[in-house]
Amino acid sequence: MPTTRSGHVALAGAPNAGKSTLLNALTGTHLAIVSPKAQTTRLPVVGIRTEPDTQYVFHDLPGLLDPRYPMQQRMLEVAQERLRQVRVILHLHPAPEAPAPDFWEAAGMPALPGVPVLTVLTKADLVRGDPPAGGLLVAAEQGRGLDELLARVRAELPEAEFGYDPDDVGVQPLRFFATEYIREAAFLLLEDELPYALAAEVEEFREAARPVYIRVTLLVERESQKGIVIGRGGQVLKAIGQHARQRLEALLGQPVYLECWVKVLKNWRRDASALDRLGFPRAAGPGRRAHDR
Ligand SMILES: Nc1nc2c(ncn2[C@@H]2O[C@H](COP(=O)(O)OP(=O)(O)O)[C@@H](O)[C@H]2O)c(=O)[nH]1
Ligand SMILES: [Mg+2]
Repeated sequence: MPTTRSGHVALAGAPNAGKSTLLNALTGTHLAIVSPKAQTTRLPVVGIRTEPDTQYVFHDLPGLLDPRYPMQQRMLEVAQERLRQVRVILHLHPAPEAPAPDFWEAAGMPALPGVPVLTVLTKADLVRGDPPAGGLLVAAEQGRGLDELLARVRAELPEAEFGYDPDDVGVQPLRFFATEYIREAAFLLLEDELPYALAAEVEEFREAARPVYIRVTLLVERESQKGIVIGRGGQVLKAIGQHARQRLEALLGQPVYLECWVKVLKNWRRDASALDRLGFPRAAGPGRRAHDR
């Protein structure tokens, strides 16, 4: 038997560095939201790539930033916690803005000795002139540099059996992707700050039904936002639902019936119990607080 390698790999870096695009390119599946707007990934998205001799378990993390309100605080804590659990960290930084800053400072945490941090310079297609040094160059949208990156990561992974079925690409429940794709549509179709104020919650999910039946509530922070999300004659909400449904159907390989409603959950981004309910974990005890800066 040839030896196999496998392990967990973080995709980390500042908002908008291209983490989610890289996750999708490495897994060949649109798992994570991609948007020109920053801070779209709120909770880690896990994607698996299995080759005959290697299984990579990638964790696309929320962007590392100084938190300004409770939801961002929890996003940072989740990212920091996940960084403590992986074997390899990929520090993504846009190549046109090279060099990358110090990773641990950007992550707001003390360095974890023994965990390799590979700097990955993203969006290499945007570089004019000489390619910058100081990291592996990739252009995920063009699929460039991925083989070299994978070879570097593989060399850091321990010899181990595969932890997941080789056919698995995403491991999170379909409910998670339903809410992510709704949010992706919101980033696509709603202006300015509104997508940031939006969350989605699956109320009902019948996977055995044909078509698969999913009912989702879109939550906004204020009454005035509700009308905008619904749109005149319900047109905006309909477009959001359509986008998300198409993504879900592609992921599932099944027709989906997606029903969407809009409700107000007042100021949910600053409300601890709302954040609990929406699946943002609380910090797991002492020593795990965000590093004071
Ligand atoms: N030109 C170019 N743009 C990219 C590339 N990768 C990502 N982007 C763009 O950068 C923006 C942020 O990407 P995203 O993956 O959402 O970044 P994240 O916030 O780090 O997850 C999006 O508009 C992407 O289309 C790339 O390889 N080349
Ligand atoms: Mg992202």
